[in-house]
Amino acid sequence: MKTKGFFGFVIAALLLVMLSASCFAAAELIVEQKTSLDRSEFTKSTELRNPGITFTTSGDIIIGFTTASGGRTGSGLFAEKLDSSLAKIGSAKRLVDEALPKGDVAAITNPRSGDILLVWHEGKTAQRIKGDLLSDSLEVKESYDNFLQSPHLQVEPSLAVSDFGYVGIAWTDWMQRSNGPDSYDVYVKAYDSRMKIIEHSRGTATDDRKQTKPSAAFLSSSNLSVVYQVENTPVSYGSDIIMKVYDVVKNYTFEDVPVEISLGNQYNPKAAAIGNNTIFIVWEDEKDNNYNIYGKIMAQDHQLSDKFGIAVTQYDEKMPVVASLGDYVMVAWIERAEKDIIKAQLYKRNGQEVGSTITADNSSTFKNNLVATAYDSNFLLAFEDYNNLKRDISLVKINLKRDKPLYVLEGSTANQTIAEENLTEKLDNIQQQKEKQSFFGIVWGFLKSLFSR
Ligand SMILES: [Ca+2]
Ligand SMILES: [Ca+2]
Repeated sequence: MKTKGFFGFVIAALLLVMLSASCFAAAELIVEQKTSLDRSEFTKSTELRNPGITFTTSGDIIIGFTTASGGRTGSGLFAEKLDSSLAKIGSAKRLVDEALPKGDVAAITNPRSGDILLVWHEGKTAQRIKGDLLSDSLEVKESYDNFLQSPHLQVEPSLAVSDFGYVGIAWTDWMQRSNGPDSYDVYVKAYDSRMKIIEHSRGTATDDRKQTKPSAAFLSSSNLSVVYQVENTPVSYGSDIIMKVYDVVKNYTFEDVPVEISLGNQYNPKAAAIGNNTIFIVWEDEKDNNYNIYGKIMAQDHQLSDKFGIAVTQYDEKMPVVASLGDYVMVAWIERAEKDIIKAQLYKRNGQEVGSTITADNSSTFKNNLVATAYDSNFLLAFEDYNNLKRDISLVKINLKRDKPLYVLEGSTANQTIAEENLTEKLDNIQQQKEKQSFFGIVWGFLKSLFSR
């Protein structure tokens, strides 16, 4: 009996060790599903391009994309709905059908209304950024023709949405063309949760240098950040990465944040909000004679962390994307080695690397136009996936296996699950929101706006 009891104790102790080991296991990324968009609605020679993706408030996926037939310029713009296992729901919805080139599709879901905003650029000589506001069943609720009211070339739209449902859009515009043929500039505009323009919220980066590739993210409910690349003239430090921050409610522009100003070319920045007024920034850097991916974190006071290497090998690493779940952040990129490989790395919100780099897609096709989004415990990547025979769009769903349990926060948008370390922040936001919506909040806001004029 004594021996039996002893063995029982040993087994119980072992179980305890195993249990605690699983409790303290590090978080990790697990590739769950891969698929290519269903081509049955299109001709064999139709090319699928320019993916823009977002999760709905119920965890389904909306993807916008363009089509081109057999290399001709004729193209359409479509939106499709997929469930969380990447299975198609219903048929592809044709939003635009004109013989004009289209590109730069971007999508966001407004957490307040549940509506999806899809934007793209359209046109041949005078390119415009246009948009559609869609319900989560892809009904068009409103269309924005000449969305941004500028008569000049507009490309590269980037969207961001805050907890309060404020929407920020940044884009590249040739408005100041009198400054020279290469004088592209970055513009921003902001809307409230009902898509009404917030007055006087149009910030710019409009000198005679070439500013392009904007990426927008909300630091807080009303502070919008836009990171972009600047090509210096004369060429001294090559291309650099700069960030601007706007308070879209108070119409205030903070001082520029020089994200990376160093020798050589820094390109293609992307930003993601990681809560607590903090932004995770990534870019590709050419200064080491090949392309590498680096990152920095910008904190509330606009202070930057030290630069950290994300993908630094002898191969060219390009087109970084970053998506945040608040507690964890995923950076993904295309490694152009003997073939194109999509890789991903997990980070904590403080920039600490978690685990090692994973391979998200290793198929032997060319890959381009990588985009990323995140929701709940999932990251999603979409990209153009092509060879000589076809040009598809493929999706990879990557699950985050957390080391800590999630909480369901009732009363929040769609009762979403939330990580422990984000609880306080989320509750504060909900409290602020309630105060804002109260009668006195409205009166107080009105009085404040009178005095600030
Ligand atoms: Ca530089
Ligand atoms: Ca490299």
